[in-house]
Amino acid sequence: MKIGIIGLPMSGKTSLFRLLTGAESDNAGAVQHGRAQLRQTKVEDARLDRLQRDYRAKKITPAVIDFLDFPPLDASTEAARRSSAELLAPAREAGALILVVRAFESSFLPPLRGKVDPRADYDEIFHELVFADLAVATGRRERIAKGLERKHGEERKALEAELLLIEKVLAELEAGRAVRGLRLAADEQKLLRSFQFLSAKPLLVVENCGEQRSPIIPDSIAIPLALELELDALDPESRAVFQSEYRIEGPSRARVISAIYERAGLISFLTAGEQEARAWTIPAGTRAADAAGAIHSDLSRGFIRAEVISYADYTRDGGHAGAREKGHLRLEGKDYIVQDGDVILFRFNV
Ligand SMILES: Nc1nc2c(ncn2[C@@H]2O[C@H](COP(=O)(O)OP(=O)(O)O)[C@@H](O)[C@H]2O)c(=O)[nH]1
Ligand SMILES: [Mg+2]
Repeated sequence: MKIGIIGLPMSGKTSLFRLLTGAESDNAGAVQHGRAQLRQTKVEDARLDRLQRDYRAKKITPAVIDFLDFPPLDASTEAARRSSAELLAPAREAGALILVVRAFESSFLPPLRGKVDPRADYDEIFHELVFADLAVATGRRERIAKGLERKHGEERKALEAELLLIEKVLAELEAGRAVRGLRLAADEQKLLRSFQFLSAKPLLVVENCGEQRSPIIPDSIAIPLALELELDALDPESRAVFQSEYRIEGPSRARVISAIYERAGLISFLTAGEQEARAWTIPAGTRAADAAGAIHSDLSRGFIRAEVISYADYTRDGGHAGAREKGHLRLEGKDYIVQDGDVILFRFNV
């Protein structure tokens, strides 16, 4: 999955990108992705260490997340807004967005509007996303209208359904609200995904506070990014001293990643064998047969059953053999809804 990091100039986007990906400098190891920088990070998962030990697996293969660091957005003029909307194009492929807002004071970096105002920064970018989506939805409505002039039968029906959805989306956007909040039927949701509306994506707000404190914007995470980056660069001993002196909660990488998983409705299931102990990221609510398909389409096609132990049972019973003895190894069919931390062996036949 890709996560786009967006925000106003000098809010701390690149600082967060570096903290999350461990990049030493602005572009070390990052690749150009449109006009954004892309870098991959491993999702640390202590459960995999345990599985590797028990199964004597050769390696651990963690889940990975791609982070995209965007150039600054600007909403000062109409032309700037248009180019900001273009800059955001690669964000359309992202599975979720992180919006960084400045909440730190600094005499060296004068704030954009004369004072530090995370709420105003949030509102500005929020409207940027709504603006970009309005452009997409309006364009689509025009094309549908043209299509309706000459299409008949099933094709016409599909266009009419799409038009109905686009009208709902436009009403929401014109009222200044995110597409995310729309209550839609399952088939509408599926259609909606094809438009990749920015304001439909899960959004996590990170307040870049100068020092550790609680966030101002509800449901956001406050991180003293500059301090945490300094912390990251220290050796373990100095780190402990520095951390208590500045009362930094950090490291925030795990906190941010788990918040993204939660907002994007993602979970991980685990597999283990001699070759590797591995985490697989899937949407919550995924059926066992589809989860198997995340590994290989053969596993889904030839699905026989899933042998499942919850990670909690796994540790409580002292591993696979213990769980089996206690009757905690379950045989599940293809409609079983996979849970976070399920340790699974898929039986299949092709
Ligand atoms: N004083 C202070 N400076 C910070 C803090 N966070 C970031 N900066 C500085 O603000 C500038 C912009 O940060 P950067 O992460 O590059 O922001 P971007 O433009 O959003 O990518 C850099 O010079 C950072 O060192 C902070 O918490 N306190
Ligand atoms: Mg930057």
